[in-house]
Amino acid sequence: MLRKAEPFKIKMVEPIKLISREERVRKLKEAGYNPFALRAEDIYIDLLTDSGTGAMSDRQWAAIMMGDESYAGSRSFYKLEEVVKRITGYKYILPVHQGRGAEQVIFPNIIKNKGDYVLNNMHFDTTKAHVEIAKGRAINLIDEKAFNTDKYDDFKGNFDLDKLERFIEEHGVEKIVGIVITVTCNSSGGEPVSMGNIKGVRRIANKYGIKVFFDSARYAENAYFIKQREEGYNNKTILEIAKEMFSYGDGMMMSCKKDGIVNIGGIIAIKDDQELYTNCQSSMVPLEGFPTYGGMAGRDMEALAVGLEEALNEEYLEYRIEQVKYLGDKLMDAGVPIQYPTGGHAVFVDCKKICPHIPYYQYPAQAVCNAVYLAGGIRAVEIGSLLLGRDPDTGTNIESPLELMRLTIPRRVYTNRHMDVVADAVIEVFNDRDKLIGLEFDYEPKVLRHFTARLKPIKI
Ligand code: P61
Repeated sequence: MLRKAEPFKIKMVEPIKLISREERVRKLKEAGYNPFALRAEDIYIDLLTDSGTGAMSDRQWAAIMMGDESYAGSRSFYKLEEVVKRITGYKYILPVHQGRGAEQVIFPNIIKNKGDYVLNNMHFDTTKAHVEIAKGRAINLIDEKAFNTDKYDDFKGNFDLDKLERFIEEHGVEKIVGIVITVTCNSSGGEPVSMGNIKGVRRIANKYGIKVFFDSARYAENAYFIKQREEGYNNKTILEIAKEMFSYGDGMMMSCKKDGIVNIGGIIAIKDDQELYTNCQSSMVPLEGFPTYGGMAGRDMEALAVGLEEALNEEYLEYRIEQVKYLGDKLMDAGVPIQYPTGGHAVFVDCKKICPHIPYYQYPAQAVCNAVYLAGGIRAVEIGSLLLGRDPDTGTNIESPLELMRLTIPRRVYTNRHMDVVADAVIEVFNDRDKLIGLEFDYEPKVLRHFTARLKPIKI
């Protein structure tokens, strides 16, 4: 069968270079053994995140020229609003500067009392942070199968519906202000949530009268998985699947830096709750900006309106998901333990299995990330106990159920040849895994510590 290539050709290039190993050793030490502190120019292949790192199309760049920079009532806003309404079926649309902009507007408007609960399959770190800043409590209720990395399951982002209902019964419905469904579930591996599970959440929410929101940063990738894996969806378009999914929610937040394929931007969309909409509208003015730009330039809204359409294209999604799988397969063939099957935006390497000799409080996945930088100039990111931080009540280090190194693939940026180089470096580290050593803090920030922490290898 004829193989499929990337569904685009390259019109503009940005040079990258690999600095020497000695330089990488020095740069990593200067960065306090924290790849976040590395300069991008010292990185060969940057797999830190797929957020805002995608390549825009010629059509998006062309749309940028059409941006209407009017402070109020920008034409570009109405264009974006029309596209988002068409995808979600929701009535009220507010642009924000990025995902956490949406979070800082929404959560204080739904969390009424200290200690109110927000339930999620798995909160991403900024989402959890904003729930907690609003004095709420962020609870993860993902199905345990997500933690069994080597066992295949079609939908490792699913809620455990029994646990969800039990939690509501035990803690009282009056204390639960919302259920957030994160699609795909970033923290479990970019793993999808099935439509059946989404419907199940909706059923429970209806029974108790709780609102449902989507954290829809990667909703198009989730819709693609539903089309591929769930019965009854194979003949539907990605747009039809996305629309059905949103029909089970009351609102959505979106970091458009992912499936909007833009470098900056975000959205809040609310189905029909006028009170919530007007409350969000009022709070976004001092936080984000006037409701028809909300932290985005007119040109950014134009690029986003086009990017949202492009991300729903099935050929693009096929390429995207296949590239992630391509890297995952290479690693698995060499025996590297990964979250299996691969999800939508990254390969998650199971570092608990790679270095069982490093305890969680010495950050095994961070040790692997650092070694991969030294091996190939590749930047990955730790998703484990370093990211998870400390218990806000007791101050103790929380042990993450998974210690993962995320190799996050930007959209339309790297070719599979780049993926080959990444695989080589990771396999080299894997084959030498007994030499890896854990890390301790030189400096530990109080919140979101992984961004600016300084670490050092422990002395043995
Ligand atoms: C990421 F190292 N994700 O995965 P914003 N919801 C979800 C996200 O994945 C998400 C946001 C909300 C990032 C960026 C990132 O510690 C980190 O547009 C499911 O980034 O504000 C972001 O959207 C927030 C990387 C965020 C990090 C925090 O790479």
